[in-house]
Amino acid sequence: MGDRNMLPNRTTIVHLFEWKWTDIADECERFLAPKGFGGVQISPPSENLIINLNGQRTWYERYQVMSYKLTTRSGSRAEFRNMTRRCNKVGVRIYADVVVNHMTGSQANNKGTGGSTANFDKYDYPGVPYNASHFHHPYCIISNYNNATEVRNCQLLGLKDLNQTEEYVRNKIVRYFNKLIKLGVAGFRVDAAKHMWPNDLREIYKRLYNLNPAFGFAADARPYIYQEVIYYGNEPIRSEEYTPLGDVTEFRVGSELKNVFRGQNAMKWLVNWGPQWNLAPSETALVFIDNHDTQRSDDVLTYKEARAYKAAIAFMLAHPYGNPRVMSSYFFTDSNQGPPADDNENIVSPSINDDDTCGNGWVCEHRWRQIYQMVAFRNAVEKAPIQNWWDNGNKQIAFGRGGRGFIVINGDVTDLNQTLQTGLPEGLYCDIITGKNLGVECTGRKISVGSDGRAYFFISKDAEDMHLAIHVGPES
Ligand code: LM2
Ligand code: CA
Repeated sequence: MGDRNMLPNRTTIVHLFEWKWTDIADECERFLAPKGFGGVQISPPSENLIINLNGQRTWYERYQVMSYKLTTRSGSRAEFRNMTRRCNKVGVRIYADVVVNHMTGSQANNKGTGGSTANFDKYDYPGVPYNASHFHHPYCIISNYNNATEVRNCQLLGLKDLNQTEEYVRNKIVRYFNKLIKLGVAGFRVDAAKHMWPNDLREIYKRLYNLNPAFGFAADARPYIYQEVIYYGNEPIRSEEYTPLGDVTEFRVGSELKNVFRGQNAMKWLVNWGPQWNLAPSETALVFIDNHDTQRSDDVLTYKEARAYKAAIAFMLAHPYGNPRVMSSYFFTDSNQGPPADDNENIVSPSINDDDTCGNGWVCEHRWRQIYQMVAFRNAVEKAPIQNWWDNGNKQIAFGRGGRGFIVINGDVTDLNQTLQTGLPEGLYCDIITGKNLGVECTGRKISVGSDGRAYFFISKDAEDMHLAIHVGPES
């Protein structure tokens, strides 16, 4: 429903979790634009509490807000503006993660990344400023998710809960969002939306400026809003309360596809993937396999289970359901562990290897060939409908998108050995999973589609990847 304000034929957001603004600007120019990514979800740009756990900075400090000053370990306000200018210039949009449900928890330290201090016990945040009258009282801690009022008015994890029904608080939030719009963002990921009243959010969104035309947006463009509402189907607060306001995260995509791609549910059932699986309507669903929380806490596929992960992402990107986001991580063993940093606690930039992958502790899933080439697939097939579905009655499937693309997946314990109708124009195609099409040369498997649209496919049960994909139009 929401217009993501992307260039035409761009479809996918990448979450560059904990990246620095200068690195994101470089990445937009050197990789994201040429590979056809539509936009970047950035880590929260607002000043946060410095949280040092046994001598190590944590990632989650960025969800503890000290003020709306744009100074974090990702960079300064000037660097932020430089990033939005450079990314928009090459047609890659920036979506800011905005944390406005709460401020900080109570901590021993009270120093923010921008120099602000606070008196936590008194609910005093001079950097905004907020005082005790701007929070929900008497304070309570959320424990019963069956009580919608408790979920919205009590503290999430002990984080000081702002009262967005207060005009003063609304106004501060609106000014923060509008500051980011003036600085060139294309939209927002609204953190913890479920913990705020839809009515308060409606009031806040209504007062937002149109996007800033100085960054290349149409004069009447509205910010794209996607709200983080964690819903697995068993709570009184449902996504539907928030979809009239903007898009909503669909967490069930990751939990369902984890089962399928681990072989715990037959792949053939994916024939009716979408609302028939109880997923939210396609137009309002922000879809993803893992995010920065679930990759640490929930049972989902991540870079650590690469074969199934790549195939699940390929399915998600090949299927028309939802508005996709892919995760880009750093390696971690301890779930609190912050991004790669030097001795002065400054974030270290990813290094870039000759084969496009990253170093210095960064995973950069978005730079895996099997992932970024599926972004190009999704761009190439546009809105073409699913056709020529095939399955073997179990864990082998294949389907096409109009006459533009075709994907085959073998999740079975036997080889896949089939001649299938692809619907594609006759020609020699290059599988974008095993290799790349370098113009004259294809480094992957070659697939020959006959004049009748049929092609022969073989995927060994032990192949490095369980899938292959071909499409018309530009490759990346
Ligand atoms: C989110 N969405 O609704 C973010 O996606 C998620 O990453 C945030 O939690 C959460 N909501 C609040 O913005 C993370 C992290 C928590 C961490 C909080 C605040 O997953 O573990 O909580 O950020 O930094 C931490 C401690 C927790 C403590 C709390 C308050 O882990 O034990 O609770 O701080 O001091 C007593
Ligand atoms: Ca709340």
